[in-house]
Amino acid sequence: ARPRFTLTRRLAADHAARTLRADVAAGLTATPKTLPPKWFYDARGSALFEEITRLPEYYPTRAEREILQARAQEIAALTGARTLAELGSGSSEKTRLLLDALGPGLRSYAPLDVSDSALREAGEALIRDYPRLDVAATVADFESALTLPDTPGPHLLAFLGSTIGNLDAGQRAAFLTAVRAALGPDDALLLGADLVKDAGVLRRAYDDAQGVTAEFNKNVLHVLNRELDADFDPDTFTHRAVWNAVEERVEMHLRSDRAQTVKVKALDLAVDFERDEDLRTEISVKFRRSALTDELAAAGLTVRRWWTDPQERFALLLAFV
Ligand code: AVJ
Repeated sequence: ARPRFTLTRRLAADHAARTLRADVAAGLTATPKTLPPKWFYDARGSALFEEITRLPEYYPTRAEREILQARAQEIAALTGARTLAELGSGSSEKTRLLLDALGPGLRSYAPLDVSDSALREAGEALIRDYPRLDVAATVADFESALTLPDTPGPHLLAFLGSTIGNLDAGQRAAFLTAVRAALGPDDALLLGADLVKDAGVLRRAYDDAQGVTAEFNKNVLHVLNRELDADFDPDTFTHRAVWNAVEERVEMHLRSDRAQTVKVKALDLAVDFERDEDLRTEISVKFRRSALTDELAAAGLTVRRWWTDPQERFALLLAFV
């Protein structure tokens, strides 16, 4: 029988290694020091993120699932999608609500994620549970591989979980422009966006009592140690979640508890940290309806539906060209 699950690396095998090296060389020599969040997600990081989504403090996953549960039928009716493409699909757990609602008209599911392990696990489970669905997975990051698969339309492009919050304003504009260029006249974008809310609620969502988010944050140091032969001692860094009220975003930082020099051998780089110096590992932008609608409009996308959970913590929007 024809294989129903395929996994493609869109980019050359050494692309990930090269971009990791370039990102780390640039980020650790910048002021302030930064690292892009996509490097959290090795197998352990992906598993820790799944654990985060079940924490009592981390409301976004549950809030978005509530909206999807309430609206999946409406989304199916409004889009009539025959192909569902998903950027940053992770475990594809919430995707099942869409797959169920789209029903037998849906021919193929095209998840794209940086995590090979997450795509494999999700893809294998999905072909077991959806015997008539083709799953064509791509290992890539959503910024460098934004094309729709060459499968029957209309296409529904889902970008859930407020992963768009990892992008700053300039990156969002470029990303939304690329989305606009990828969509045909009958295609649609389904976007999940976390909303501005009480600072304490936000901070606790990124600094949970069990310390899972702290482990997740420090996991990027383990990734650098393994992939780039670095010698970070994760025990000498403290996880911090900061609400940046000016930019309206949560930032995750790793603060060096002491002055120290870290070697990144594969880059022949020595990185000096002052005591209490922060390394910023993630931004998680929180959105407001009018500003986000304007950002989409500036990229040529019209918001047709805007749904929130009853507590208005999270929004799901459907946009067309
Ligand atoms: C997967 C980027 C949406 O920003 O909330 C969770 C990642 N970081 N806890 C987010 C994350 C810390 C998450 N996104």
